[in-house]
Amino acid sequence: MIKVVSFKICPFVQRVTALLEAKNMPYEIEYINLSDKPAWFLALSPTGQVPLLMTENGVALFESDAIIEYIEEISDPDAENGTPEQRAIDRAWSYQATKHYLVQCSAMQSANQETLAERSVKLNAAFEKAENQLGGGPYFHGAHMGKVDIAWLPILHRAQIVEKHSGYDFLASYPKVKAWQVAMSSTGVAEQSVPDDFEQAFSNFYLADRTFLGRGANFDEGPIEKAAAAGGGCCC
Ligand SMILES: N[C@@H](CCC(=O)N[C@@H](CS)C(=O)NCC(=O)O)C(=O)O
Repeated sequence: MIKVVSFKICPFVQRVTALLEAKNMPYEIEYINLSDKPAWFLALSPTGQVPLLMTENGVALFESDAIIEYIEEISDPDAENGTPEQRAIDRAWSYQATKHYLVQCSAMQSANQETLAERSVKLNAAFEKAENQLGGGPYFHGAHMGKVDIAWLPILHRAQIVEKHSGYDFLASYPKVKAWQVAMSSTGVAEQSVPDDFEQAFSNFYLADRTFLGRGANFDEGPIEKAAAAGGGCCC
């Protein structure tokens, strides 16, 4: 069986597990501690990053883009999946999501309102592009959930948890993206793609008292020293 080496709150891993869940493909998962990477993992992973996927032939694959393409190929080797142009366009729209995973991670870690605004500029531009591209929904290409939807899933899922815990809605100005988030959520794939304690682990990291969102996105709070609060990195 395929095995995914994971870190619980990594968005790149979630893209991979969401695709496996959406395709009903069985897989094992092993979580590692990224601040104390096991020797076996470092021996297998050229980058030292998760996700790492072990194929049924025992080959270690790295880089989520490559892993996604591998899963697409083995799950449906004969699928045409549209024209070469359509596939290129899908990859480009997927890239619009994945290049913003770390941007969202950084925005969520903002210590104060000003930092959140600064760090949200690029994220908002990405939401704006998606808003202009989305049609009548419910998914990116209409009736069926596809690879572009899966690429955006980690961002939409995280925005949903942030809103639930803090009241702050990253998508407030983007009604079509908001409707897309609701449609994606109703599939259940987001919950299936993360461990049971994901929301807790995510909140402990991003919605702790050191972050503006963790303190309930209180726009009336006084100045908070940036240095005393959150850094700008990702989950790891
Ligand atoms: N380009 C990589 C990015 C993966 C990535 O940034 N993974 C993070 C966790 S979210 C990681 O493993 N960080 C540990 C490290 O860089 O040492 C991919 O798409 O797979």
